[in-house]
Amino acid sequence: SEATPKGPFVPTKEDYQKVYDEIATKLANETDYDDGSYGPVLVRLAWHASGTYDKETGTGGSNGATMRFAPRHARDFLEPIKAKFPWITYSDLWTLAGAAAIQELGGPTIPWRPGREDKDVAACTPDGRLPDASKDQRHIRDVFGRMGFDDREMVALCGAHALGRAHTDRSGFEGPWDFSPTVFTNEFFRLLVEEKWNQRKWNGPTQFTDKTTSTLMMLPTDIALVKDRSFKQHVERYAKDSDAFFKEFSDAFVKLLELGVPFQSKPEDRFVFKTSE
Ligand code: DDH
Repeated sequence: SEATPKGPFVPTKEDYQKVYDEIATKLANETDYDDGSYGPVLVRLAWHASGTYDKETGTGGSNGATMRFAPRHARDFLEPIKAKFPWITYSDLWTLAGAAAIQELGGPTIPWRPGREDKDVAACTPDGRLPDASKDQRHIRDVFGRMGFDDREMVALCGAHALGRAHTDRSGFEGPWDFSPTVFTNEFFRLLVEEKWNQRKWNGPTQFTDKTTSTLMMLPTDIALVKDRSFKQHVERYAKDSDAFFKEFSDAFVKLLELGVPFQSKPEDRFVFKTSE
C-alpha cells in the first residue's frame, strides 16, 4: 500500500511537553554543576534573551534568539536538546527552558506558547539594554520601564535572584543570594528585609554581605529595592506572602518571555506543562 505523503511537521502541545521532559530529565541528571543545578543559568538565559525589549521601537525581546553570545554553560546544556528536537527554534527553546527550570526548581507554573523565529545576527539589538548591577532604583525603572513593566512587576521579577549565584569570572560579583540557590522561594525578599546588609570589604565591585553569616550577597540593584519606598512595599509583601510572590512572579515572567513576539496564537492558547515527579 502507498504511504500517505507527510505534510510539514506541526508540533503539538505533546511535542513541546517532550522537550520540557527532556530538559527536566537533564536537569535532574546533571547535578555536578555549581550548586547542583543548571536551572539558574537557564532562567538567566531566558531573561537575557527577553530583556532587550524596547516598547517604543518594538525591537529586542526573545523573538530571534539574536543573543548569539548566550552564556556557554546554558548553550552547552541546551545544544543536545536542540539536536534531538531540531524543529524547535532556539528562541522558543531558550524561553521554554527558562519556564521549565522555574517549574522544576519548585517555582510556580509558567504558562508558555511557541511562535518565536530565529533571525539573522543583523537583527541584534545594541548592547547595554540589560541592567547594570552597580546602579540604583532610577536605572531599574529606566530599564524595566522601557520593557513596559510597573514597579510591582519589577520587584517580582527581581525575586528570581533566589536562584543561583554570581561568579567573579562572569560579572565580577561573587556568591549566592540565599541558602537554597537551587530552589525557587521568596527567600530573596525575606533576607532583604530581615538581614542586616553591610558593604563587603574586598577588592571586587561594591556588593553587600549578610551580617549573620557573611556568606550571602546582594548587588547594589538588589539593595535599591529596599531603599526605594515604592519598591520596598512589594519587597515586604513578598517576604511575608510566598503565594502572592509566586503568582505575581509567574504573571510577570510570562509577560517577559513574550515581549515583542508576534504570536499567531492567543494568550488562552498557552500551554501549561506538567512538572516532573
Ligand atoms: Fe540577575 N544577575 N539581575 N536577574 N540573575 C545575576 C545572576 C542571575 C542583575 C544582575 C545579575 C534579574 C535581574 C537582574 C538571574 C535572574 C534574573 C548576576 C550574576 C548579576 C550581576 C551573574 C554571574 O556572575 O554569573 C541585575 C542588575 C538585575 C536588575 O533587575 C536590575 C531578573 C529580572 C531575572 C529573572 O530571571 C527574571 C539568575 C537566575 C541569576 C543566577 C545565574 C547563575 O549563574 O546562577
